[in-house]
Amino acid sequence: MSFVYKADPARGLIWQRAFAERRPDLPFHLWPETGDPAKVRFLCAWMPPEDIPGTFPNLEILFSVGAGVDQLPLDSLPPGLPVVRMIEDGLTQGMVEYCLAAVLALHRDLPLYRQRQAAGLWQPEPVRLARGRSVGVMGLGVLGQAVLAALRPLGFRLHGWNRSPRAIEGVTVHRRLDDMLPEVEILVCLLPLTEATRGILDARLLARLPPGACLVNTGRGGHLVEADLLAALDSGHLAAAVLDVAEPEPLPPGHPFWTHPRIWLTPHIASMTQPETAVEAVLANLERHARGEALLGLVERGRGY
Ligand code: NDP
Ligand code: OXD
Repeated sequence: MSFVYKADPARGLIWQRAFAERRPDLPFHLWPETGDPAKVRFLCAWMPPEDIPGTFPNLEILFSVGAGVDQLPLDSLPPGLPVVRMIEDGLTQGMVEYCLAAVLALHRDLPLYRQRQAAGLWQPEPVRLARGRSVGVMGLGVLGQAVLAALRPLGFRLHGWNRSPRAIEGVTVHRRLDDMLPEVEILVCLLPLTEATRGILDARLLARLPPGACLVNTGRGGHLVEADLLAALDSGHLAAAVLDVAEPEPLPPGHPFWTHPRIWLTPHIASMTQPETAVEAVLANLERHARGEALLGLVERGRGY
């Protein structure tokens, strides 16, 4: 029985060391080295090999190295193969830090002052405090809930929207997205990319936000209709956007987002799976699997996440 890691090789070396320490009984292979393919029971990958049954005929679990699984060909994977997305403390902490930074930057008008600096303008606006500002999160899963929990002590008025009902202390959770949008000055998208959420950040949604609202997209580039964002910014309806994700990635040269004065762009670094904590999470799931218990983060293929 063995484990194969097929993702960023530099971080793979940290996985390899951690496995050697924590599970010396479980041989660990760094792709493209796999040992005897018939012995491979567990694969952790961003993108698995195309022909899984032909490559690893006895695979028992496919772990996604990331929280998102939209990169995986879910429909063409062997039907009975469990797919598990990444839930681990380091990844969550990274997202909390990024979203706090983005929300606070937008709340304190930093994109506006950056523009004024470039224009040589010393021009203050009244200072508003967090208790007078509302933030809404789309997608109240592991990451959305952690971001809300971190924003709460700052005093923001918090809103959330999710597919299934949620009760979160200090957060007004809306069943209908249309009910939340007019209440929200800073909107954070932390949805998975699925058939139901592709293109959800479109003209109709943006128009329902109050004038001067801002957007943070740390979900996936496919959530955003780029032309609709540009139109909303250029009409003045939206004040600014912080975008960590794009479609395609990297964003092509010459794309208007690169130079837009009210778009802050980062190269999909809002968070990253941290090898040390990820290994702990995967090992805990392997123990659950050995005991015949349900795996944490099991993907429901039919819904796409
Ligand atoms: P989870 O699966 O824990 O949470 C997703 C949440 O979205 C769930 O609560 C789910 O609702 C809700 N949801 C799904 N579909 C819909 C829908 N159609 N309408 C309303 N709500 C919906 O995922 P995570 O929180 O771990 O991660 C979220 C996403 O963040 C990832 O899929 C990935 O795209 C992105 N990400 C980005 C990173 C970056 O660096 N930019 C890093 C890591 C993740 P329900 O409770 O009903 O299931
Ligand atoms: C992820 C990501 O899904 O890094 O984990 O985007």
